[in-house]
Amino acid sequence: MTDGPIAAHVIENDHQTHGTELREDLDHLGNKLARRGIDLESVVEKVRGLGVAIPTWGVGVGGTRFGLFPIAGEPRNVFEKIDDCAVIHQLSAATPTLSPHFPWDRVEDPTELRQAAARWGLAFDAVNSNTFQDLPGQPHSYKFGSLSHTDPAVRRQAIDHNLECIEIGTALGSKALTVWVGDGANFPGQQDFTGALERYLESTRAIYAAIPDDWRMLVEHKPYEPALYASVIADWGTSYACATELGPKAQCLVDLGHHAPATNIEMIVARLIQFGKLGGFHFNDSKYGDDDLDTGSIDPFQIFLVFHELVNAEQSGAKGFAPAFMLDQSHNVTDPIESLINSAVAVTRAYAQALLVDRQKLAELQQSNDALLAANTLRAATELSVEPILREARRRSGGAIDPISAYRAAGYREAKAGERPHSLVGRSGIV
Ligand code: AFD
Ligand code: MN
Ligand code: MN
Repeated sequence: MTDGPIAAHVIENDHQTHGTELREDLDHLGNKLARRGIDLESVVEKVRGLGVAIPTWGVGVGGTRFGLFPIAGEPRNVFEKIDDCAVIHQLSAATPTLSPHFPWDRVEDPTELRQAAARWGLAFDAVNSNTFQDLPGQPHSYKFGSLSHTDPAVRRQAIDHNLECIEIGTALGSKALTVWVGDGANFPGQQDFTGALERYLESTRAIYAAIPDDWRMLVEHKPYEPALYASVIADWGTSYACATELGPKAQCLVDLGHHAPATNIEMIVARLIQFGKLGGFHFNDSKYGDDDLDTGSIDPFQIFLVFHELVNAEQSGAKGFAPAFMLDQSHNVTDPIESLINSAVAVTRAYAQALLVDRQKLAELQQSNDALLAANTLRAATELSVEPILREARRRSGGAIDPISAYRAAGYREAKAGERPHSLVGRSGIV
């Protein structure tokens, strides 16, 4: 049983309530998969091995530029955020790590953070630096950029912040630094494209030099916002070029919301894998832009297609392939804990479906240019419900078979509403 803030009897009840039905469903699915030559047991165990990091800022209610609607019982500081992350892992059994954001999560002694997480069996994934807003007491403003700023003093400040993040991350046991900058321009002519990227590269080289040998530096691109005409690291091409310039410890991070509409994201994933530069993901879903909606809530087929490429890489033993997975979402109308549980489950669902693809048959159909049957073969993996596999994986790891019902039955948020008065912090706004 995973340790966590939810009482053990809530999970025992869940197992008792749903256990018999789950065994029946598993038998049924096991037979169906056996007919396709797939061993259910090995899929369950693979799903159990998948972990996705929770962003500490994701457990607070997000909001949009138009407003923010706080809920009672939101976490008021990073320690309470860690407790909420522990609930997500305890029930989903799929989120054993946290991804912190500095300076939002800054505390005097980072070992306290490490201990608070370890108390619940949680560890730290990539640390995120923040040079996209001005923070109290900061000498130089990022209004006109950070790592690519025209003023060397601003660039130095942004570099130093990233160096500090590496230091904090080392104390936390993290092994990666994710760098996303909002640098760019709002008007044609405002910025010299080449000069800005040269300055960005010069700054990131200084950061890269401090990346420990067993770490990775993840470069995250985003086409627009906050810069609304041109972003310095706008697309995967620029991120790939920069990661290549920097060296083998630098890789690209793909946030599913950071692409122009209609972009073929799964093909970008395949390309980055092919050249050993896929470093990690920020999972979310979107309809129009960087909407940061719950993973799999709008287009579940999209995340399946991404995982199909990931399983291809896993099974072919692609070089340098060890992507970091994180959820990067903003929750405006739901309880963030529920959204993050659902989203973690959505990630495991996509993985389980991708494991069911008949890759040998697909390769033969591709070779013989049978477009229709190739498409049908790939899609077939999504036409069978993998829910029993996901439920069994959670049950075996001590999580809940029906995590949302268990969460509601536990009355966690209601209890926190009493314990956490005046909880108006922990927000990120629209990013
Ligand atoms: C941004 C990016 C990036 C950043 C986050 C901050 O997705 O991951 O750290 O939002 O909330 O849009
Ligand atoms: Mn992101
Ligand atoms: Mn984003």
